[in-house]
Amino acid sequence: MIKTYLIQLSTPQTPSDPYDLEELKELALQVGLTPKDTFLQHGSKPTAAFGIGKGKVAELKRLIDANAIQMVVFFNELSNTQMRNLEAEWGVEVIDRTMLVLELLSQHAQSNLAKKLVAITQKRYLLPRLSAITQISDRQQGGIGLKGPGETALELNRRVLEKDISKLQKAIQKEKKVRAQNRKHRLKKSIPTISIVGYTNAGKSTLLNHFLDGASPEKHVFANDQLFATLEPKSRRIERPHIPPMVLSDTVGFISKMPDHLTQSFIATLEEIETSELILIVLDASSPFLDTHLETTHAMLDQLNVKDIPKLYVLNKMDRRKDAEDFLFYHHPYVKISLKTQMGLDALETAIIEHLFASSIDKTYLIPFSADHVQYQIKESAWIHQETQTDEGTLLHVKIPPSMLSSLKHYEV
Ligand SMILES: Nc1nc2c(ncn2[C@@H]2O[C@H](COP(=O)(O)OP(=O)(O)OP(=O)(O)O)[C@@H](O)[C@H]2O)c(=O)[nH]1
Ligand SMILES: [Mg+2]
Repeated sequence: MIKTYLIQLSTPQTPSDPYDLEELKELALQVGLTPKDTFLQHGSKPTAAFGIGKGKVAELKRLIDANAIQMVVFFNELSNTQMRNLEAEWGVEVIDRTMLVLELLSQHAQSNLAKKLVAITQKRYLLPRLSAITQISDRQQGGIGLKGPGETALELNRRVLEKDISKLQKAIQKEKKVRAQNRKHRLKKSIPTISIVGYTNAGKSTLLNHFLDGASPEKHVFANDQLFATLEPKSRRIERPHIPPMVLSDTVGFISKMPDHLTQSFIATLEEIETSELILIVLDASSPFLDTHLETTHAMLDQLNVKDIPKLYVLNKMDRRKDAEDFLFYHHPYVKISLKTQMGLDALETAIIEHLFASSIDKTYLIPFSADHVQYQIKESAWIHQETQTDEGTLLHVKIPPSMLSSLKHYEV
């Protein structure tokens, strides 16, 4: 048990949100710390020496000693000097939220790509803070271990870090190329992709798994009640009756006030959203911080080139909302669902299909039995409303993309 204090400095420039410290607590718990108390400090601006004022530093020193606190986590990003000074004053390890997030990410990183992304972000973040960290690890010999990817002081040298970063960068570039290839391949085969995006823990991966119902279990993705369960986009081919196959893409969740270093690393994994036909914005409708979640998601999407892609809001976890019936949402279009009780899932599926075929046209075709390949062609791209066998062939009532119209004219009824 690592007894920890959480501190936030609120200034007119960076005002605090009631949510900030609560989420910080959640992050701390998940990393394995034991938050004992939170402190919200107001000031006109951070002081160069400590971030917070000298008086507060002294007051906290007494509390830290009296309660045998072992670590302090700052919501605000700390400079090298601030971190060093605070540690000297308090005699405990001091880290900031970015380091905490990075630690959590490194605990969760499973795949190669995710591991590399976390490693490079950690190293980039450490580089300007190097002198403080070397000093601390010299003094504490290991400390509690949140100060970086676990290198010894010897390895924590600038040249090594810089070399590591450039090596990682090359490896990430290589993986990105493979992803881009796969995407191109899909686009060429014109399989539409639907991206699932949203705040962390909203239920994105659970949604993807719902659409995989009936598929072999190894196709399912990891979903769990924790922040940053998913660290790498996962795409799955989905087969539904009456429509062509589509690809559903699960993505990394966002958090509010995402550290810049992280945004830069993870935005790279979100590029596939830019080539999707539809974006599902999944929200935890039961969260008291729904507005913050929504704002964060919009801000993240603003950094991608997705302005012209249609979006559908998916209000999940409706089972937990008391006002589920009258609850109105101010962005359109939206669907209310609960992946837990299965409420609204058929409506969601219909909404998705209607979106995908929004520009398609209702037609009826009679395909003679001798033209099997044409029937196959239609089923590869159309939404089949009705299919009847007649003496002359198969009668199909469909919604068909405009691009197919001319080649099928001959079979129109
Ligand atoms: N009560 C309730 N819980 C849900 C619902 N949908 C998902 N959950 C739970 O919410 C938790 C998070 O689900 P995930 O699918 O992992 O969420 P995510 O959006 O992929 O999260 P990250 O990958 O961490 O960004 C899991 O414990 C789910 O079981 C729902 O409709 N109601
Ligand atoms: Mg997930």
